[in-house]
Amino acid sequence: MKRIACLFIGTLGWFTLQAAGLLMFDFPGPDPAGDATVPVIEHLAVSPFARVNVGVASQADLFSSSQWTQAGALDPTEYVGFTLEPESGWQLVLDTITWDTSRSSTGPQWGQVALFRNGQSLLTSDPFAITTTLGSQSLDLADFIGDAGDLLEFRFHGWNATGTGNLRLDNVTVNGSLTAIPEPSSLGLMASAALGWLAWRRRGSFVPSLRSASGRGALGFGFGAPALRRCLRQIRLVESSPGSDKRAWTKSRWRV
Ligand SMILES: [Ca+2]
Ligand SMILES: [Ca+2]
Repeated sequence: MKRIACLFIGTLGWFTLQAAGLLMFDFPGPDPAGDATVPVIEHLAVSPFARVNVGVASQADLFSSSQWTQAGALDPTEYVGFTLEPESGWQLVLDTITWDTSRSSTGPQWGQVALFRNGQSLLTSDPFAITTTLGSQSLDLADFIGDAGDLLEFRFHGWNATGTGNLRLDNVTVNGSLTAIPEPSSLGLMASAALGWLAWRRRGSFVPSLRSASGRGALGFGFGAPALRRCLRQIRLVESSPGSDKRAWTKSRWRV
């Protein structure tokens, strides 16, 4: 039975946080605090929702904005939105964004959402009709990646208003994951430690060990979060090894 040494599980693989609902703006309570409420996410800088070239419409529990263009096409200078920026050593993978939207009777009848990275457009949604009843929308973000220092920006546009009425947003949710990226120096240290571990094992020392998920016995450096999760799920404790009593933790043998 082939096995691999599985060292420092928490740091050897890329460590991933917040695999699903990463953050949500729900604009709780009356304004101005409601509009200004920002989700706090560790290792990710999140800006407040901002308005660009549209008006403020105060409404509890929603982010409402007025004075959208009445033209029959999107005006790229009018939008509301927010930015995300991963901290040093972290990477953001974007899965989807979902949001609820509606308008007042004279608000914009059409909307569109766009994603930018460092000012460059990555993708835009199809135009969607906005009605006076709150409805849900979503956009697949195609697993776009933001590295540390990248400014990822979401812009919500509205047009074809029939007056100065409002565009409302709520429950703006980004689904994705934040992943810690080991520094090259850390990888070197971990590689050295793993080689030392294998050398010790070949000399007959008794150590905790894991079999690879594939059973091929390959040393799993840098495996991604899914492989790490599979690895952890498959760990189970088996019976003690007779005579191994040098240290408490060496009394048990680990196998995958
Ligand atoms: Ca509000
Ligand atoms: Ca709300």
